[in-house]
Amino acid sequence: MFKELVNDCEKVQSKSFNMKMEQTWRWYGPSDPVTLADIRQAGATGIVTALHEVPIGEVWTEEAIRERKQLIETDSSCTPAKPRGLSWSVIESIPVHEDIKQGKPNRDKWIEKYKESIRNVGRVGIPVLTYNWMPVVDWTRTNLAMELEDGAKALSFDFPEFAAFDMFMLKRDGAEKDYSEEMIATAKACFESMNAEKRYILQKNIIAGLPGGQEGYTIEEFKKRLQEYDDIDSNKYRENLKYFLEQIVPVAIESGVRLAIHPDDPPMPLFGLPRVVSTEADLQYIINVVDSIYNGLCFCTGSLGVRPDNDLPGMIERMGNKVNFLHLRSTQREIDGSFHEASHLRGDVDMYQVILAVLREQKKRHAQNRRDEQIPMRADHGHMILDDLNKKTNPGYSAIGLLRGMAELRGLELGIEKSGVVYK
Ligand code: DNO
Repeated sequence: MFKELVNDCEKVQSKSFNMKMEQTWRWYGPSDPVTLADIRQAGATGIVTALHEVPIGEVWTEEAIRERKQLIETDSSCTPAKPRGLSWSVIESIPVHEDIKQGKPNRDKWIEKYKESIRNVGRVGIPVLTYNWMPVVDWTRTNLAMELEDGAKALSFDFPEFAAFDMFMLKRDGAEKDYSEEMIATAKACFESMNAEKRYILQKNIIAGLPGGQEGYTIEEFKKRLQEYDDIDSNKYRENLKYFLEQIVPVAIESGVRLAIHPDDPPMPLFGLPRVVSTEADLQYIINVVDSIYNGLCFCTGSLGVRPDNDLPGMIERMGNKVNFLHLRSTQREIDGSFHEASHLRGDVDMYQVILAVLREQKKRHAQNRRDEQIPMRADHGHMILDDLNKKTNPGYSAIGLLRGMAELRGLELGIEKSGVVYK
């Protein structure tokens, strides 16, 4: 199975399995307040980044990718230049043009460009490419600095605030149909309690675009974007994804680039838009469109974990061979559909069982002599803590909070590995 990924050269299988996940860190490029040197000190060896400056849909040229790779991997400030000890392991993301998602008549033109980008990524030798299939908005939160008991700040999604925005600020036609009577009343009270500044911040958080996401919109632009989906239900939207995958996976295979689709965040329909990457059944559908390890998943425990019906360790057991990238974080759910981002080892995600399942998957890959036996992971979305609170940071990506998350995760991983439970 998947002979494409079996090592070409004879590899002597080591008797003992000692395989850690590859520790990576998302870097937003040269303007990120967290530097490559900081990331190195945090202990990561892999960089996850994108050419954020390329407009959505346009080709990533081989030259631009190569140049960024050189910047990441080589410190040219000294003579002779020396390796930084980092490699560009994952692209996150090459966003998919809306015309492709909507299945517009000109989608093939954009798909050709996407294919060209994949080929260029392959030529430069970056092994994993993340993308998502969320319509109009990428990840969505209502509050970027929810204060926790201990004074740390976290990202959160408050359902009544979201519903208040949808029904009373955006005034989306028919929005009320998507909420219960009780939620409509709560959202109304919530809307009435907000002053103009609070409303402005809420709007900005929801539609002005979070880092690494799609473009930001004004209310008017946003409404127009939503209308484009009036005739696209989830079946149609899923078919459009299938069409896209059938076109690009063969190119990914040829180019040696493993695709990793990121789940919907949060994993439920928003603004009446279709969402088709939220559940185990959704992911199973996707990986079966073209059965290849190159058509894989970015397994984001924080996104998927918002749904209590997503059994994360079980999903890794069942679909682990298609997991090309891991986002590890946890969320804490509330009864009304709200959630906030918990610290990495608390909240609703059972991180012990998740990492155990990942290490078991890596052990399997090792036995199969797969070249991608070490799965890249990154600690996703830290809290703002300590000095983070006094700095301008990318929401969810402040250095100290992420470092705390990563340190906890690698400690847990080491403990699991040393306990021997992976072999049982
Ligand atoms: C947020 C991220 C997302 C993710 C994209 C992948 O922190 O997880 O923006 O990068 O959805 O395409």
